[in-house]
Amino acid sequence: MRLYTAARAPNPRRVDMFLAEKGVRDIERELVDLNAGEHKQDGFLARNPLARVPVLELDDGRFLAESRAICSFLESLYPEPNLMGHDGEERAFIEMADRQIELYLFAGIANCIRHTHSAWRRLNNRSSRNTALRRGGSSGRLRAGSMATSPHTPMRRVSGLPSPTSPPTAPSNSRA
Ligand SMILES: N[C@@H](CCC(=O)N[C@@H](CS)C(=O)NCC(=O)O)C(=O)O
Repeated sequence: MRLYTAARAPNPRRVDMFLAEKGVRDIERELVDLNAGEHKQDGFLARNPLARVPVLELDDGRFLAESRAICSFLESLYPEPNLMGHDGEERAFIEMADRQIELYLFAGIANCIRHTHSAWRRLNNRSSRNTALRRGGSSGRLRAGSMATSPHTPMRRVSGLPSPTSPPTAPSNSRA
């Protein structure tokens, strides 16, 4: 396995902290220089078309992105000490805390820094990630496992559901 990571970046740090708690020290690491835009070059985009670290390269050659997913995978390889819950109930409460912190705290701080700090202006303006998404990833095509939607993924109607643009219909027991 090889972990693509970056110095000082908070998401890779989540994985580093997880590994430290587990006492796992023998995973090979490759530093990606975000300031130099290495994550937006074809070599890295082939590993994660979303141009984000961390990414874990598995022994079978697949690439696993998303810090939470990487931690779940590592938990399955190194179950002790248990960090993700012993049973379904414990796992659910840990996942709740994880999502609340990520969605309602961390994402806000990250977006604030990304859109106000001058160092990010240069990185945000680099278009190679969008280019990669438009052409379906530098390795060819985005796979279902690599992302759910992107600005370039058209939304598809699910048959049987009302169109989002049609006016709401009154419930059948309503007198209106
Ligand atoms: N949801 C992803 C977020 C990954 C992420 O945003 N990583 C940052 C570093 S902390 C990154 O690669 N940023 C590069 C960029 O946005 O251009 C995860 O949990 O791994």
